[in-house]
Amino acid sequence: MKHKFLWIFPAIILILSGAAQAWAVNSYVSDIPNGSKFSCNTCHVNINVDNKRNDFGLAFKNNNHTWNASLASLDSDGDGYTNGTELQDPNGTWVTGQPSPGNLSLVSNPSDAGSVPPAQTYSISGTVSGAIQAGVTMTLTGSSSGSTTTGASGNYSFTGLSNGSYTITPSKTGYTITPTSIAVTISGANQTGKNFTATAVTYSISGTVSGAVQAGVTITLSGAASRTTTTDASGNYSFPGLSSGTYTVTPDKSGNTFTPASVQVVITNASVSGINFTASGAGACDNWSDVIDKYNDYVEGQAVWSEVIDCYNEYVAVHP
Ligand SMILES: [Ca+2]
Repeated sequence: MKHKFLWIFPAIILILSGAAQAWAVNSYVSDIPNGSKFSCNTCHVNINVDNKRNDFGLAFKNNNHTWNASLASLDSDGDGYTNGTELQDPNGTWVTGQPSPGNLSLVSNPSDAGSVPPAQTYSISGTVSGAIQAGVTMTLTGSSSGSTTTGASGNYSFTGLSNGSYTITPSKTGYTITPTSIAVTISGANQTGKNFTATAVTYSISGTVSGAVQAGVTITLSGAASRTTTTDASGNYSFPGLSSGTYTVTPDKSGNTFTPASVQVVITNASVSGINFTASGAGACDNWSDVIDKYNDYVEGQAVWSEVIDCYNEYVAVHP
């Protein structure tokens, strides 16, 4: 009976002693910024085994169990990050009772050299506006590389980037985008508003009419766009401002035939020149209306009187 009592008594003392230790430790957890994350292991090697303090625990005890700038500035575990940095209170300004500082997910253990703050990453974002928004290829080069395409509203972003120097370069076939690139430096913050403006690249179809007439020939464009223009004094014409596509160019001037009669032109991201025609008055004056047209040309200064006579003679030859 007596032996049994002697065995139980120290056991009760041990249990009470352990409980007393736990209470003491818990009271200090709330005196350390974000102390709840690693709880007692912030200060103790393994609270489940004994009450032995780790390097940070010793520093905390030596600082009179007080969190302040002095304790925050130490790197107790020697991992290169100060206690303040690891506990998200780099300057040690937090005091007991205040809300936890910083971001709990970034808290690392100031007593464990194997526990360091996660690498911070940032983003670069912006918008492409103007002639096109969606589907613009955005290329990232510099401290890291990648590419993405703009969304429906022209927005783009590169995420997960470390501090460093980057260049954003947009590209889209058929468009000129300004600026051609933007240099971006990330230094501890996201970079927004890296914006670009797109304008559509346009092309031209041009050529010359030679032969019986040069000036005043009506040139009709049809197909992907419809327009008309008139040849200048040298027979030159041009349709600027065209997108890629398939067009047909047709010359016309009364009293004349043209070779070829029309030309199909396909624009594929480049201007097309040399779409030329040859005018021939011969054989064109076989109707009375042709003779009238030629006379009108003379009145308008686009033909000389001998041409009117020639045209009339051709008509007579066909209708003797
Ligand atoms: Ca540290």
